[in-house]
Amino acid sequence: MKKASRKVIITCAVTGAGHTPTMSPHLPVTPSDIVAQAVGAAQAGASIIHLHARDPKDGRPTSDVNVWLDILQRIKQQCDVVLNTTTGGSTFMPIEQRLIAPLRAKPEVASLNMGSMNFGSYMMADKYTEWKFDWEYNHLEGSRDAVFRNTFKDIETILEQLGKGCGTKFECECYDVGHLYTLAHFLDRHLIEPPLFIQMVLGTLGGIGADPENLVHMKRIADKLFGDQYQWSVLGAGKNQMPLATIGATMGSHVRVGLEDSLYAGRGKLAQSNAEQVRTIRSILESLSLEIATPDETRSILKLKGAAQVGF
Ligand code: KMH
Ligand code: ZN
Repeated sequence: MKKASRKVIITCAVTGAGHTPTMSPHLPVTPSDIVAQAVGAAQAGASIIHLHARDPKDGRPTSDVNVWLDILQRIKQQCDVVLNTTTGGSTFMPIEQRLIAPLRAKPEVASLNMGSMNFGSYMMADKYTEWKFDWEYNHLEGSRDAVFRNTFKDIETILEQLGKGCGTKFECECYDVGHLYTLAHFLDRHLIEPPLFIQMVLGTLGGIGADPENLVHMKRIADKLFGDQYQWSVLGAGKNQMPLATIGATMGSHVRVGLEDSLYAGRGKLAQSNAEQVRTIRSILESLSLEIATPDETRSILKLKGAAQVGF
């Protein structure tokens, strides 16, 4: 029997909070840069844009709601992509601060980190001797002794206020196998509804390593816990970005790329834009005879509330 064709959702995470401006001149920092690169990524084939906001003056991660709304509104005016606001913010932001913009924006999708963990980026600090801005070194070095806090209570708060309260669907970021069980716990408690959208995150320092066997194991456990109640996507950090996305896609996953997760487009070569990474994964997917989901197909696959229901 012929198998029904499936569409692959490309998420592009355009800037994040981990990389800093010194690391790449192509990392979008100002609202205009973030908007332009988000629109470029959408035109290249991304149907979800995962967003963080940065202070226009110096590129520091910000929770400023005016900056957020400016970015969201301008992208929405220019293209019909699904907008996903981070609730992870930056490791150094308390949960209340991380939630200000998402609760105002009521987006179709928001990130949800499924556990507290170490999140090391301090090793990147040694690569540079001169910095564009004075906050950058301490931001990276500070990750040596910081905890990326996502307690059960934090997760409950996000699920209740943003999920139940605003109809937002979550990109459930799972950095290890235990996070899948935490997600199953919240599913059992009906605090989150299927279809789940699980982002398997491999290769961060503090999370599960980017070994294909880890991905196979996480998929096996997700099948056992969630059956047909979930969609899944793969994010490989740094040099693992394209290889793991390719492995995931051949196993049936959606994929995530973007400068938040890797600044590169091949060994030692900085990506010139987010769109470049989207074009690369798109061409790999199309070579594998996989079809790319449009924003509306993504809304239907993930059962999103729709762009007319957001708060921006
Ligand atoms: N950069 C990812 C590995 C969030 O925004 O909530 C982590 C992330 C967290 O995307
Ligand atoms: Zn993020």
